[in-house]
Amino acid sequence: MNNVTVLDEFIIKRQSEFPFASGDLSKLLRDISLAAKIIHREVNKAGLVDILGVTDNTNVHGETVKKLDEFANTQLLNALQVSGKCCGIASEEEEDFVVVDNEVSKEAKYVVLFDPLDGSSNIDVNVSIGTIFSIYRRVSESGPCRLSDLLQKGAKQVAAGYIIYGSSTMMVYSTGHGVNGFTLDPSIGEFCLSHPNIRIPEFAKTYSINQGQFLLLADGLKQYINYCQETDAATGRPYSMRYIGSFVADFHRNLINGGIFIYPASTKNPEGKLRLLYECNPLAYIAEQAGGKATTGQERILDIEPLTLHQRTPIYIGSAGMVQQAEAFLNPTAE
Ligand code: P6P
Repeated sequence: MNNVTVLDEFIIKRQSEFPFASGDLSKLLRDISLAAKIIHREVNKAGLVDILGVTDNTNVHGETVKKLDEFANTQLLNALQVSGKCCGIASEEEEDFVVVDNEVSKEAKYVVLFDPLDGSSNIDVNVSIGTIFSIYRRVSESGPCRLSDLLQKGAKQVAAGYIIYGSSTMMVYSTGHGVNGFTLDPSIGEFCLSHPNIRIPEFAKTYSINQGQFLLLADGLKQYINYCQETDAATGRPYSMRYIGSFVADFHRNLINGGIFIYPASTKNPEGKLRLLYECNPLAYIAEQAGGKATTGQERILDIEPLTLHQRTPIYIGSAGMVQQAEAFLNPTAE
C-alpha cells in the first residue's frame, strides 16, 4: 500500500504546493469523487437491479431520462449541495441552474457544471459511459449564485475532469497543472494514481466520427475523412476509425493513445450535438492541459463566450497535430 498514491492524498499534496489555496477546491474535488464512487457502484450492478431502462421523465432536451442518468444526477446534486464549497450548479438534466443557498454554501466561491452520465444511449448495452464536470470561481461578489457565474468561457475554468465507468472506473482531472488519472480500487474504495502527468501524442492513427453522417457533412470535412482513409505508408494511413458513441470513452482513448474525435456541425445538427458548458469545455480543458487541442474547426473551444446553459458546439478535439490537419481541410484558404 505504501507505494500507492490515493486521490485524497494527491489533492492535499498538490494543494500544499499553492500557499494561497484555502482547501475549498480540494474539498470540492473530493466531494465529486465520492459521488462518483456511488455512481460506480450502481453502474457496475446495473444489470442486476432495477436501474436500467428509462424513467417516465424527459429532460430539457426532450430526451427520455434513463434511470441511471437520474440516479447520477441526484448523487452529484446531493454531494454538491452539502459540500459547502459550491454556490451554484448546472446539470444536463436540469433545465435551469440550481442556486445552492443553504447556510454553509451561499457564500461559497465555486460553481460546478456537469453531465451526470454522458453516453446514456450506451447504458443498457454495457458500453462505457462517463460523468463530466467543470469548476469555475464565481464572478458575482456575494449573495445567491447568478446565471453569469455559470456562463463563463472555458478558459476561466479552475478545474475540470471526468469519471469513466468502463473496464475500470477512472477519474481524470486537471486543476491547470497537468492531467492525472486515478483508477478506482473497489477493494479499498479509493481512487489510486495510475496515470500521472498524462500527455496526448501530437499525432496518432485513429479518428473518431459518426461515419454514418458522412453525406450530411461539409465538403472540407468529407475531404479530411477521405484523407484519413487514403493509403500512405509515410503517414501511417489509412488511419483506424474508432467510434464508441460515448464522448467520454472516445475522448479517453484518444487522450491515452492519441487521435482525433470530431462531432461536427452538419445538416442534421447545424450547431453540432455536444454541449459546450458541461461536455466540450471540460474535455477541451483536459485536452489542452495534456498538450492537445480543441476547436470548433474555426475557433478555440475555451474562448467561446457562452450565451445559454445548454448551447451546443461543433468540436474537433485530441492530438494537436491532427486537429490542425483537419482544420486545414476545413479552412483551405486560411494562412
Ligand atoms: P451520435 C451520447 O448520447 C452522446 O451525447 C455522446 O456521448 C456521444 O459522443 C454522442 O452523443 C454520439 O452521438 O449522434 O453519434 O449517436
